[in-house]
Amino acid sequence: MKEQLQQLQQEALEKIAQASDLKTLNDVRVAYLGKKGPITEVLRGMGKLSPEERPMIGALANEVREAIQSALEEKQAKLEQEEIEKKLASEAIDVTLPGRPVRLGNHHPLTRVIEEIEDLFIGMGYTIAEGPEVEKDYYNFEALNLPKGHPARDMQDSFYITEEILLRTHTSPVQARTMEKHKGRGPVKIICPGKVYRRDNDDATHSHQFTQIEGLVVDENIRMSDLKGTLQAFAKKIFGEDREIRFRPSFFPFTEPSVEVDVSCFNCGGHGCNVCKGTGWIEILGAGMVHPNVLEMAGFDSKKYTGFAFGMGPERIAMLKYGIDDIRHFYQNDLRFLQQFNRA
Ligand code: FA5
Repeated sequence: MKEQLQQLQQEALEKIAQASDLKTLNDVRVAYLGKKGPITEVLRGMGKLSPEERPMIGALANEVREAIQSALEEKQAKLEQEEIEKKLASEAIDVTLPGRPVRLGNHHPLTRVIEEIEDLFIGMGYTIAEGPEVEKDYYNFEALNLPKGHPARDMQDSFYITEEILLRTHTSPVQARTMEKHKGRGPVKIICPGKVYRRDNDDATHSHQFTQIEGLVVDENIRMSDLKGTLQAFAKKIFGEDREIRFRPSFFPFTEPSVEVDVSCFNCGGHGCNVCKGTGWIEILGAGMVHPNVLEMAGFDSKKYTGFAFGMGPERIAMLKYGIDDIRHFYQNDLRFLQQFNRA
């Protein structure tokens, strides 16, 4: 029995030494120290021993058990440590590696100019109004004093969808819609940015789809001088003191009197070139005092209320601001063009 115990110890210690993972080690524990294990088996057979042999074998069995137990514990600690080290090695992060650059997007130059103009007018107490791009003939023309068959409709060659519905040719229908909502009560003070569509031939300064920003103020005692002061403040803020501005008498069916505002050409400084078609000026804005018929059609008493309105093309303004010589650059999404406007 003594040899049997010693044999068991040796066998167990060998298996413990060979175990390369925690599961195998646990199997060894169960096999040797479990209730059905060989040591328990040996102890069960002690009844057959003589009274002199019994304490000696009992003590030896305990020694064997303890030896196996402590070898198991030692090996378990070693395997656990190895596992932690393996995990740490596999999860190691090299904090000295260079980071991957984050590619930042940027505002499109047109968006930037639109936001700059919006900020300027919001600062003067205007709110932003929007309207549909697919518009009723009524709001695009009729409510703006342009009844069907009016020759001035030809000024804005239109994309019709049905006889009554078209792609809006300007942002002025938002004026008509906003005034209607006010139900004859002022003040109204809005700007309306948005896309517009015309059957214009694309060239350096014309596009069939472009952007406009409309402005409208309606209240008691609004005068032409208010319009002039507002447009002058706008021109100074956007173009600086250097650039020249010209007011020309003009005609729009929805304003009376009407004016057109030109800015001296950025490309030639006003001498005449292909960008300004030899005139030295680029038209940026149409404006005027809201026609009494337009006020009345929207439900305002034109004896009590007056107003001014203006409509500008932000593409032309962005071209002046950034010295862009062709409007088509805005729509082609050429990164070489767009990246020139990246902020530092
Ligand atoms: C109008 O559209 C009027 N609704 C503006 C207005 C509003 C006048 C309120 C009075 C009161 P006009 O057709 O001139 O006006 O266009 C206004 C601006 O849009 C022009 O000054 C120009 O800067 C821009 N624009 C016109 N056609 C084009 C085009 N094809 N491509 C790019 N910009 C254009």
